[in-house]
Amino acid sequence: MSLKTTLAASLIALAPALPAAAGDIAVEGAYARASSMMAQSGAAFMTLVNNGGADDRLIAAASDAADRVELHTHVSDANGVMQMIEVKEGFPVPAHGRHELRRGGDHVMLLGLARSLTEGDSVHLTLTFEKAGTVEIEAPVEVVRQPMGGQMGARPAMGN
Ligand SMILES: [Cu+2]
Repeated sequence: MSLKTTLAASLIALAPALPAAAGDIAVEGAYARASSMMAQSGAAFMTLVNNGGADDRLIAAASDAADRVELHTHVSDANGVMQMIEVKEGFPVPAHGRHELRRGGDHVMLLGLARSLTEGDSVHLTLTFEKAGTVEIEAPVEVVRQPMGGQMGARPAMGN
C-alpha cells in the first residue's frame, strides 16, 4: 500500500461524523447541501437506524441554520415531473431497521437559510423522534459541484 493510499484510507477512517444517538435510535452519515451557490434552501441527508424492538418515527427537525425545517419527500406528478412535498406524518424507522434519507427521496428540508452553506461548515440539527426523543447532530456541508458546462443558477431551487 503506497503512502498516498494509506493517507487516503486514514482520512476516510476519520471522516465519519460523531456518533449521534438517543435511546435505540442512531443517526449515521449525515450531511447537508445547498441546491446551488445562491440557494435560499438546502437539504440534509442521513441514515436513521433503529436498534430497538419497537418501531419509531422521525416526526420533526429543527435547526438554527434555517427559518423553517420540514420533512420532505419527492413524488412524481401526472407528467412524471418530480416534486417535493412535506411529509406531515414523518419518516417511520422500523424496529431493528433503518430509514434512508437520500437525494431524490426523503430529506430534511432547510428553508430560508440563515447563512450560505459552505464546505467545511456544518449544520446543527435537532431531530425529534416519537419514542427516542431528540437527537442532536452536526451535518457537515457538502458543496454541490456544478458539472462542467452546467447552467449556473438554472437548476430549480428545489432540485435536491
Ligand atoms: Cu424538500
